[in-house]
Amino acid sequence: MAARAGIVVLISGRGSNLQAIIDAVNSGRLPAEIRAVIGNEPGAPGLARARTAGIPTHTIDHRDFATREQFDQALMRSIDAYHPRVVVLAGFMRILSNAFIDHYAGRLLNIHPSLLPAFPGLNTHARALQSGASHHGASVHFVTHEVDGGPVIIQAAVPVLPDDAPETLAERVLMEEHRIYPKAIGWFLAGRLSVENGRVLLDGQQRPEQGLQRDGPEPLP
Ligand code: NHR
Ligand code: GAR
Repeated sequence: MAARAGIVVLISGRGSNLQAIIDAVNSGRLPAEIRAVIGNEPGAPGLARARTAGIPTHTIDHRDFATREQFDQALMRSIDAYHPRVVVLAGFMRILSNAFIDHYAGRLLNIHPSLLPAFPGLNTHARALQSGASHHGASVHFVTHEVDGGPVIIQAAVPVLPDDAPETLAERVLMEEHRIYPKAIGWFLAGRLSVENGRVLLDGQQRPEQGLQRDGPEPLP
């Protein structure tokens, strides 16, 4: 039997998106194998989640390196030992150098907590509230040199409610993140995604809900 497609997940913190991916693999919804979880923050709670799931973990602390490039080289060496088909950023908080991006070109995914191109970068929930936007959400995208600027694979929107604080809005967005990230990884591993003129196609088609209308909740079974 052929080996299942390998995933390496990079995290910095809580790891709830990692958990959603672990759960999708364990339930059979995502036919893949998480070969390793690598964190840059010692003691990140997500590393404990991985160990509980029996997944090898590594910590590569960026503070131990003189330059970003040296940190990224160490990260690449660690990742490549597992020969993953895809590398997944799940709440990974360090900007990656061009050498790293080029090394994993076309097989590096990120989930970002906004409806890109709105609010790239950090503190997205507070910025969305501040802007008065009626909706906010999350985007899964291919990672390119431009931070949070790569081709978008899937988005999910949630309403902004009148009494929202950044924390309550973040929680509503996070529920959607957990739904769309395993789905996008599955599409990628099934070979269903392509990129044409900076746009992502699923099964060779532009998705009708891409653009203004975003991916809504799953239909009821
Ligand atoms: N690297 C590249 N080249 N391109 C992208 O699209 C990337 C990336 C690295 C990470 C995730 C991204 C997000 O989803 C991501 C996308 C961290 C920062 C940041 O400013 C920005 C965007 C993202 C992740 N990090 C600070 C830095 O100096 C450190 C912040 C901290 O440690 O808390 O690297 O939001
Ligand atoms: C998620 O909301 C993710 O989209 C975001 O951080 C959270 C991580 O949660 N990512 C970024 O902000 C990347 N800069 P998790 O650790 O529980 O998955």
